[in-house]
Amino acid sequence: MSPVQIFYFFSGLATLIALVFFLVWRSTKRTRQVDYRAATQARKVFFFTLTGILTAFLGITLPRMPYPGGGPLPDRVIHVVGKQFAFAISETPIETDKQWEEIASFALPVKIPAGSLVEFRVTSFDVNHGFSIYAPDGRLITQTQAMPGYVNRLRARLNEPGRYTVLCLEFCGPAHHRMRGVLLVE
Ligand SMILES: [Cu+2]
Repeated sequence: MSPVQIFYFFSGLATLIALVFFLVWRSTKRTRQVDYRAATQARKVFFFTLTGILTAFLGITLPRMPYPGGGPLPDRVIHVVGKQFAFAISETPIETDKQWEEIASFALPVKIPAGSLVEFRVTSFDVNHGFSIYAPDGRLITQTQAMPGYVNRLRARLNEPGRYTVLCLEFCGPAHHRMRGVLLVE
């Protein structure tokens, strides 16, 4: 639906709701005998009809929710740990400060085949950092938070070969601007 159609649809709906309110308000002006048996019956019909409609709508819409219910397996898993003031990026899990130190200081940039589906498992060993990936031409491709105690999974396909830059997008301390990393897509 276009925005104009959506506008008309909701305007129509609002008018309908206003009309119902008006009719109910007007009906309270009249005194009348109420048939309780019929009213109970009507209420039951109303209840079951509404439940039926809602169940049908849930059945149609729930399976289309945009949450991954599995999906394809990633071609590559890359572990990322932020710590003041560098990133350790590795294909092997980074569990200790010593491992982090070695990878952050000495490891060669991780190489990724162009077009493969990569899952970055991103966390932090101290404070909140940001993990962002910039394409060789400087475009921001994707980003997530690196949080202590949580592993955020970020999936991305880096299609163009080249040198991608990783930057911290969360101000994490005095040398925040020095937090950068490299991914080589070949
Ligand atoms: Cu930072």
